[in-house]
Amino acid sequence: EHTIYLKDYAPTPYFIDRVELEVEIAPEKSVIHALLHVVPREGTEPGTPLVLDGDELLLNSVAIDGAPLGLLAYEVTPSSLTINEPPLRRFVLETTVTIEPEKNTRLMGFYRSNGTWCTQCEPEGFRRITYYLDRPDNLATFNVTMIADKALAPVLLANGNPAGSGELENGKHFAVWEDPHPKPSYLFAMVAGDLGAIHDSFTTTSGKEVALAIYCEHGKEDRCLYAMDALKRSMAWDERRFGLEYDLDVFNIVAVSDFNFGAMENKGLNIFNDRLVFAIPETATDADYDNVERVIAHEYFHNWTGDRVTCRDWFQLCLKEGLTVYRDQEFSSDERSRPVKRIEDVRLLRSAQFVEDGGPLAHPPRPDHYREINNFYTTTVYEKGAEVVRMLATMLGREGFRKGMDLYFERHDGQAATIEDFVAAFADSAGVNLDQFIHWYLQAGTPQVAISDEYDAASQTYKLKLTQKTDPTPGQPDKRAMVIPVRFGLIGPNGSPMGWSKVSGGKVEGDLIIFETDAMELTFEGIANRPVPSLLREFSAPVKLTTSLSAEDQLFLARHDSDPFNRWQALQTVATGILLDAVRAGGKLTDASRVEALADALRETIEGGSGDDAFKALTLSMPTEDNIAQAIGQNVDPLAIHEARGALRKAIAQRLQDRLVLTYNALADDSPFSTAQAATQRRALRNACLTQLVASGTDEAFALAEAHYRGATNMTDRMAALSALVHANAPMAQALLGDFRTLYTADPLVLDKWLSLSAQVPDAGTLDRIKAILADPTFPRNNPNRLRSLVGSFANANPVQFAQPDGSGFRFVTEFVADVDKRNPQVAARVLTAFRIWRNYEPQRRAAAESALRSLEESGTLSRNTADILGRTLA
Ligand code: HT7
Ligand code: ZN
Repeated sequence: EHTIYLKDYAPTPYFIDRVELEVEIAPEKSVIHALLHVVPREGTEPGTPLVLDGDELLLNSVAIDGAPLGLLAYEVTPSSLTINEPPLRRFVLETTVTIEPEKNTRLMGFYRSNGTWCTQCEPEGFRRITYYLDRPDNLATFNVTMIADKALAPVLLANGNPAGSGELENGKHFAVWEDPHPKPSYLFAMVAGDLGAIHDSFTTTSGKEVALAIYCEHGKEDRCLYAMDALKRSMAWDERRFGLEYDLDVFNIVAVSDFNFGAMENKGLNIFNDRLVFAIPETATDADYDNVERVIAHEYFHNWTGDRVTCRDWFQLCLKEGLTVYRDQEFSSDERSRPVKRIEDVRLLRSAQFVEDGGPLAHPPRPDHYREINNFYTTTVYEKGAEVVRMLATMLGREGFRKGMDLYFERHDGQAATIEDFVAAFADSAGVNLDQFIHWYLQAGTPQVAISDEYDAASQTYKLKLTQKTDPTPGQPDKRAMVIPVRFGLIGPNGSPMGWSKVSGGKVEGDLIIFETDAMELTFEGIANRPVPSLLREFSAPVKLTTSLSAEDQLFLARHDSDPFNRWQALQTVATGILLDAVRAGGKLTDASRVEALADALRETIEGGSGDDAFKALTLSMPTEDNIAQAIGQNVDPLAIHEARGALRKAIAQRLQDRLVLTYNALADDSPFSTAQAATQRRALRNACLTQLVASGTDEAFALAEAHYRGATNMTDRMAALSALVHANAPMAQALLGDFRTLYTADPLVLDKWLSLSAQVPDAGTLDRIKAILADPTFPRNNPNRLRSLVGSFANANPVQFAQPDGSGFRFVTEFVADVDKRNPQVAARVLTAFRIWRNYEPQRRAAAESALRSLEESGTLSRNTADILGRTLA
């Protein structure tokens, strides 16, 4: 089927610079009347047709400059409207179409969620509202008049600033919105409905007062207060850190309950999945609060990186997404604990992006072809894209990076730009050559870096030998060397940093090695004792690092490294080594003394002073089953991994029991709930101790967790206890899940927590329980959050049950995908990506997965989204 290539990019022969829409919203059918101000581009030949995109539109009329077009003057297909011979001068194309938002189950374009009409246009949804040049390089100003029944939709919102409103006949009313900033159609938005709101304001550095509002379902207004606080902090941060101010009179956010993604950065009117807006202690965990803050910031930051400077074409998606993720990561790091944020981000990168990059769906942050752009909103574009920006910032320093950003905005404000434009701004502002660096955007796969060392006491020299290699990925058999910034330090025997008199053999700038060849050997002179190297501090590049360090050296780093990331990493590395041996031994621990040494180091970390409570909590969480599977690579047996991990956690819990109980008790806190850093970190460590204790599998630990669950006064504590018991498959887990279900029947977002946990029970009965939930006629079959919580969690977070050797888990998921695909292809395609690891399983599971995938292939017509993922997964 049709593939789109970056090399084929060409500007359109005509462009649209002004759009006037009149939208009559009514149940069943809405009518869109559009005036498009069209201009032929210089050089366009007479008679060149104007081709507009359209999808599921019913065309009622078409005219040019007020004169209706005869039937032969235009052509309509299911995906386009072509004006055969438009005038070769500026003209106004007028169309009227009818659409049916109530029937729009794809949640792309104009649809109805819970009674509220709303839009989602990125990437290609605007063509489902009206005929248009629906591509990001066409920038136009928009004026929108919305008309609706006042009782059904008292709130009428669109992009930009309010420009009039009033009453009409028959109980109707209207509102006019004018957006002065030229924008591509994917940033268009409209909302109409009966909504509650909270209001606030923000004064920018230059004194402009901005009216802020968050709209939501009536009765949930109090749940939006934290999001509002996060919004104001985001606005202030972007001014402080990047000198970027907001540029409209109003900024509106709307929370809706049916949404395919997290949120959307429409100019001046961000639309959110309500799970990323609502946060009160009774229903949201601390992790939920963090996510609300992060995504509110992310969408707000898009106002400059995405809206003011947008993408020329969808291949450049990471221009706005990678950069904006980097910006939201920095915001969270500045607002909270930087090391903890870095560890969390790297954990996500490894468990999602590295897996994608090592499998059939691997692609560069800037792909050069696609069949379905919706399938490229990936962790590679987002998270690896952010890592690439982070490496630029690492190499240029904070000031150098800021200069590059300033130049980028100076050059491209109001434009649709490319990755090359972005990188050129940094090369030019810093006067450096980034020709090799840009390959991070163009090459897929995770570089494997190996570093070994050698100390020579006689000459007091120390050598570091580095090699890099990237495995082939689909369509890219041969890889080139990347520019890898390796932040490092040498640590002397007493634990303090060591300097050197001279270094030769490669580029070393301060504490940064710039490793840009296949191999390199650095020689440090003036080294009086054998140092232990701390490598890739702060995880300064998205690579897989292996070193020649012994477990002893790693434990030394865990105690002495000044870099918190590497202290955490050292403990993870030791744990991974133990786990790999245990998997090889069929799930049993083989080296008791190494386990004891690890447990003792963990004890010191928890007892010792360095690192906050959230950092300590992170050190207690062992590598995930997915992490271990990745380290094994081929012939993976998820059950052996599950058992090995369980055995290690149990051994650690037994050895640390006294310490865990002491810390758990010492951190009890009966002061009122607070989102202040100290309070959330305290909960994190206390709950990590509890989770670790539950891993011991003793009745006392189970009873302690049950009491913790029952006595909890907030969702963080309640979920922590329940989740620990569920994952340990404790005897009372099912009863407590039932209790949780009845406690929160009325709250859909808490129902999601129940669905997700129920799907993660590591027990053979889980699949039947999930089937029963899905078969319940009251289950909301079309809501993406519910579906992802149940089936997404099963496929991605229950590795043993998903990968049952008899194939039952695989078949359940592929049958689900075939069914959902008929209504919402985006949700179906995303769930299907859980199979990206299928070739890594041992032979029996591999065959079972392939057979499920083949049946899906034969099951009938699949959407382009699902067919694309399936085709690449099986290729
Ligand atoms: N830029 C937004 C992407 C998005 C999206 C993509 C596909 C389908 C639905 C969608 N909703 C939002 C989200 C962001 O990165 O901010
Ligand atoms: Zn984004």
